[in-house]
Amino acid sequence: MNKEVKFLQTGDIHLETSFKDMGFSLEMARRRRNELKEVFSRIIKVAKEERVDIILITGDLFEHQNSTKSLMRFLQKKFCRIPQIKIFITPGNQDPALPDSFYRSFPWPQNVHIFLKETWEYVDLPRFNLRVHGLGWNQWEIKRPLLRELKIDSNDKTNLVMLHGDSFGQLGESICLPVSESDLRSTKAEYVALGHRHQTHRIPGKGKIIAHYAGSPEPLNFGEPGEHGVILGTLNKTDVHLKFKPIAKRKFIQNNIRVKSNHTLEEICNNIKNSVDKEERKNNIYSFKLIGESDESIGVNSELIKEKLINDFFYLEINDCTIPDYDLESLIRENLHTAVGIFTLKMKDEIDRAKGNNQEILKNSLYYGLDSLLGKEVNVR
Ligand SMILES: [Mn+2]
Repeated sequence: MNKEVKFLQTGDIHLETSFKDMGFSLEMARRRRNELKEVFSRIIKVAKEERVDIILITGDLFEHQNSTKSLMRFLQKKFCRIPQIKIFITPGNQDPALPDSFYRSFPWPQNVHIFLKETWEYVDLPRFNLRVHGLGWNQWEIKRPLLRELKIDSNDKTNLVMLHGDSFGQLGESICLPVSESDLRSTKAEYVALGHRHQTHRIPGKGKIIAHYAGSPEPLNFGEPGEHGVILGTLNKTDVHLKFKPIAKRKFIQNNIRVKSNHTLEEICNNIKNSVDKEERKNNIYSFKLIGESDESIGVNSELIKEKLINDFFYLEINDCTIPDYDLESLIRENLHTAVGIFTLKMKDEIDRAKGNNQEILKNSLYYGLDSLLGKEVNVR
């Protein structure tokens, strides 16, 4: 029998996250939390429409410290709507199955299986000739590469592994359950569904994909650009087919805007506005970095720019990284025997001698120094 199983893979949804590291207002954070729930509802809908047999949730479904009974009731309601679909959950580093976790105490519906132990266990689904292996985090840090401890005996079943782990960097460095690409390639499983990395990412094996991070279905910050969604897949002993399905409500987008020292505030605002399509403006979450040169006497008022544009965008941030257009030659000439002149002359010599990155650092030091010596506000660029 070579029956294939149809699955939906997701994870890293971080329901009810606080967004405390974002510059969001309380209102915006609340709004985004609601949107995360909307996206979760959409995932359940997609699973139903696509008639998947199982859903794989590879950790960080929510965050332990922000988990509430009302969130659990929300999840329960959603899971109860799809009794024909079996749901597997492997708790991750943000929602570990600690002694007081809702994963342990909440009355989850029949169709939900949570891998609560930090050692490998499996569930057989004979209908698909499938064995689902998984383990759940029980603590905040795991340094051991636990995938190596998974033993798959030679059987004729299709073996699917679920794991919340970190394929970044060198083994031995990560405290988030390190998993190396070579460990993934030497596993006897037919497919490894990974969670933890928030950007979708595939790991090819011998002639096929062996492992895949679904990524967060809705991006959470500016470190998560591009498309976000879920993975729809079919799997049997010989084949795995995966399709990425975009599902996110919004995108995080960072743009550079070049400023010249003769630009007025209105011109800068228009350039920012016109750099993005109107519909996109109203949907996505933007961060604009102002680069180039600004008038040294007035600078760029990023707060005011933001204020003027706030109604044109769903959300925007302005970061002023412009350099004041100091006329260094005349500063030196006109201040020969004062700190301003001597400092500028010495720094200019250093800058001319320096290379690459060092030159940038020295330039910034010169501008910060001048801002300070000339009695201006010193803003970190
Ligand atoms: Mn995560």
